Amino acid sequence: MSKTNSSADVDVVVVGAGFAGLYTLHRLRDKLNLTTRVVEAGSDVGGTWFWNRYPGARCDIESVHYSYSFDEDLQQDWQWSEKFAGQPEILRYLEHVADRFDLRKDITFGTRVIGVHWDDVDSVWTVHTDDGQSVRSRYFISGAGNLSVPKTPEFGGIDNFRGEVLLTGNWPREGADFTGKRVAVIGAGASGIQAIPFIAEDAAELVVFQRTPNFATPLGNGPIDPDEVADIKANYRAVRDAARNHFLGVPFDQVQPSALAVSADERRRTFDARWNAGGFRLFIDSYQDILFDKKANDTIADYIRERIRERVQDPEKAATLTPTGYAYATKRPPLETNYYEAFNRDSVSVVDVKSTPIDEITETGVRVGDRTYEVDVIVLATGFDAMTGPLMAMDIRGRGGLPLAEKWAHGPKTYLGIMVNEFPNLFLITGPQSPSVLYNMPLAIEDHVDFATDAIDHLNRNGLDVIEPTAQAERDWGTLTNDIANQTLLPETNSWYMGANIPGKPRACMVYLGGAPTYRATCAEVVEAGYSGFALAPAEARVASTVS
Ligand code: N01
Repeated sequence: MSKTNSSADVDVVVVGAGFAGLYTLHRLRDKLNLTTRVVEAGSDVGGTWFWNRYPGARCDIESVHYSYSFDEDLQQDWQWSEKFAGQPEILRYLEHVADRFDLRKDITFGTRVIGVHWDDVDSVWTVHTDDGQSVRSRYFISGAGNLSVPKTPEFGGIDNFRGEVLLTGNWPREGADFTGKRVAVIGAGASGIQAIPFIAEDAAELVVFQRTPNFATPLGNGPIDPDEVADIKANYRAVRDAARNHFLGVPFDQVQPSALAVSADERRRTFDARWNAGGFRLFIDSYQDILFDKKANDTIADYIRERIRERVQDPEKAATLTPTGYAYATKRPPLETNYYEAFNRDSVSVVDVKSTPIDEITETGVRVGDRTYEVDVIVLATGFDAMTGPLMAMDIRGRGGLPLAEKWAHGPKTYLGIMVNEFPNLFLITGPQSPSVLYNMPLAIEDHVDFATDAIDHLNRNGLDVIEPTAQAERDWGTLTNDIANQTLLPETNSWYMGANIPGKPRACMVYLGGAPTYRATCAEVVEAGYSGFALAPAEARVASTVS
């Protein structure tokens, strides 16, 4: 154990036991020999995959890529059964990782972090938890996730409802039975789109309350091909390198420069091929300019609209389900299996709640204007206070007691999306202004955990205690992040990428849109230059005692 700063109880407190927290603990404890305490609100490991147990929940990057790369034996041993694993299988994988590396013994489950306060004198964090305990640590690492705090919907009355209310992001462990029931699903984002086909199979009646139709495209799931897996496993290192060298962190290599530089026929062939191949190929492996050029975007948006209309038999339902008025992929593109076909059942209807919003939940159902839809169950698939929400929820206070909520009153400010000026020794795994949600998450997480743990190791090796980005570096990073975002079509759309799904939340791009390779190169340069943009120092108390 290395505790340069003796006023701390442990070297590091980590919040969260999902993909981020588990790998962080392994790195800190088993590779760097640092005392580490992980605090997790859930009763077991899994993070996102612990909470999001709704029917149909599954990853939408192929599991051979959406998995840890840090341990060669792990990636060789683990066998995925489907191309895109479902939530139960991903959870089993994370439980396996916890067992394999003996991680649970250093995780406090069923406990929430409610305060994280910096002590300027001792240069330590005091981390308060909802069981009344507190622990002092040299470093605090947030693996609290990007999509873990459910959004509070704009409409009221949920507590009055006499039936059952279910939240996709906090689904009951025992599951839910919709057989013969009248069900309302509110929200048609990625979660709703995955759940609706399953709920439609069992429910007597399903009413989907949709505010903004999405450009959902086929996932293309199926059993995993053993030959393909054997090939990948024989070359896993190269496959992971290729993934890390790709904008989205997947080893796709068919992207072409411009949708506008080819004939309509050729474009159609490309879109068809990517549509049939499934997953994110249509989005990220077709044409490079679709996120940047509205005309290029129109070509793919029109293509998807046409495909939706082919699949939905009732022209009125098809019109309601067809997105208009915003560019494809400026909201996070959902991937689907039998989503549009679910609306071909007579028992499934869709209500447009953009023109007439939901007024309230009554004792018996959902009231929209003068009509109440009477239901037995309401499923809230209304999304999350994304990216900043999980951090704000922990009452983080930096130098001089500065609340993070105050620092970020006008939107997130970070350096590299991983650290914040005035909040020393706080690392945000896949924080706002990093590629995060637009970079294959397990790899994005590994990169950030490696950066954070390497930085801590660097301090320890050099007799230092404190790392903090400079105000200038933070300003420059904010400018760069916004400049890149402004070159894309994203800022024009109301999405959680822009903080626009939460009333009153400042509008700011939450994601670094320069892509994983550029971001990784920047981080490597920063480290290479001796942590440029960061101030590294001994603890204040140690400086004072040396001087006196
Ligand atoms: O949340 P969302 P989500 N009245 O914010 C609607 C990841 N994910 O949980 O678009 C009526 O996307 C809202 O309408 P609008 C993925 O990154 C991944 O579905 O704001 N409707 C929208 O339709 C994803 O992006 C997977 O107009 C209201 C929906 O609720 C992220 O999680 C699977 C409303 C919310 O959609 C979030 O997805 C699932 C209101 N008052 C999720 N308020 C994978 O496959 C909100 N809505 C890996």
